[in-house]
Amino acid sequence: MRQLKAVIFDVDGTLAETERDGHRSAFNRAFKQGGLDWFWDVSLYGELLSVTGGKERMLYYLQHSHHTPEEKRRLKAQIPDIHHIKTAYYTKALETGELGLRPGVGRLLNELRDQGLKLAIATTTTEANIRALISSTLGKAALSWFEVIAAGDVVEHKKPAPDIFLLCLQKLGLDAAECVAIEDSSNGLKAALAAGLVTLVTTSFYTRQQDFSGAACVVDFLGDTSHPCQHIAGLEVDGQVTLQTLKDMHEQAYH
Ligand code: XBP
Ligand code: MG
Repeated sequence: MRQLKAVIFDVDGTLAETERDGHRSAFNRAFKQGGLDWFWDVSLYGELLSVTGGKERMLYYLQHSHHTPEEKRRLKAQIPDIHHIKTAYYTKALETGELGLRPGVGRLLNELRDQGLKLAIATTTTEANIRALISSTLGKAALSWFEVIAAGDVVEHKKPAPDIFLLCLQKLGLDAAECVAIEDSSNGLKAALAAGLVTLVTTSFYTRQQDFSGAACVVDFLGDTSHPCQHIAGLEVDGQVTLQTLKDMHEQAYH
């Protein structure tokens, strides 16, 4: 059996609850600054999350909007600029410490590092956003904990396509059978499974009701002694996801 050598983390919804009060708020601020009368409330944003990637999400919304064909053409050309403004608002908000890591994330990252596992990131979001999140929560030095950060537009097809995970594996120089993935959404799970990765899901604010068929284990978050996690499906977990949980998951898949 192949040994477990690396753990590949999603970012949004997995490392931190970034969507509702981070990305969504930044989009709305950017729309206002760009002179758009768009506002994505909490529930609408939940629906729009089925489209992964901020620019792709804006394009989808524009295509289904009340704007005239002429306005749609003009606004489509503005999407990259407005998204740029959104990224600036988002990273600024993180710098002020508005968002923390989910319970157990820091604990598990430290345990994996201590035990010699490689850490990597495979995400749809813009790389600047990850740098801002890691720096503001774990400190700038923690950026070097991640051997690979695969993010955003570096692949043609975003999740649920497997491309970002495949790129991450290629950069790690490892086979899918030597890694596990940690995700929070059905789109992320589909992407990881399509890349051949055994996957653990921590459900998040917007993904709680989604279908996680195929996940090796589903919990509400990674958990720690003061915030034990609840087991939802798959491999049993007693209060917190540890390296041993990931090893058991891996072994069960490849026994
Ligand atoms: C995250 C996303 C991202 C963020 C916005 O998905 O879909 O698009 O919402 O980030 P996942 P950008 O957690 O599955 O990777 O605006 O930088 O695209
Ligand atoms: Mg996610």
